[in-house]
Amino acid sequence: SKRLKNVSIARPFVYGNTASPLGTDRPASASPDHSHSWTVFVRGPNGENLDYFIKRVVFRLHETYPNSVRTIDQPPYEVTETGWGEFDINIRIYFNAVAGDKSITLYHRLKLHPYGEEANKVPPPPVVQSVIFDEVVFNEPTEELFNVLTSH
Ligand code: SLL
Repeated sequence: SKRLKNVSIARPFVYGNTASPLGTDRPASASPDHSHSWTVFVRGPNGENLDYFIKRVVFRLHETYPNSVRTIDQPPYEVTETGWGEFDINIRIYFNAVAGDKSITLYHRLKLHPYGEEANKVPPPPVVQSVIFDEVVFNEPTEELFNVLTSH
């Protein structure tokens, strides 16, 4: 459909991870050297469903993980795992056909340990997180995309 000239429309989202030290109730899947449970995610800033413009999110984990490329085709767009180390996660967000089947790539450094001020707190926080607020900007959207985005 027709493109809307001089129009930009943005949609906010957040991405990042939470992590907690493994206690005595370890998942059976956690090998003995794993120290933390973590979840990496893409979601609405207030937990809104983003599937009206997101088709798929692909999380590329460190190669030490089995099936290190994790493809998530419906919300929640997240991966929960256990492990011992911090590493860069490549996050690719694919948009729906109405948004032109485009994709964007983000990088997130998995955070397991408190840093800085946080690290000096006794006891350490039960959950650490590293979360980025971002937005995707659609320039000169089609009328159809504009209508989809503004009706949510
Ligand atoms: C580091 N460069 O040395 C990083 C590598 C690797 C993280 C971190 C275990 C995965 C598994 C895991 O936590 N890998 O056992 O499946 O810190």
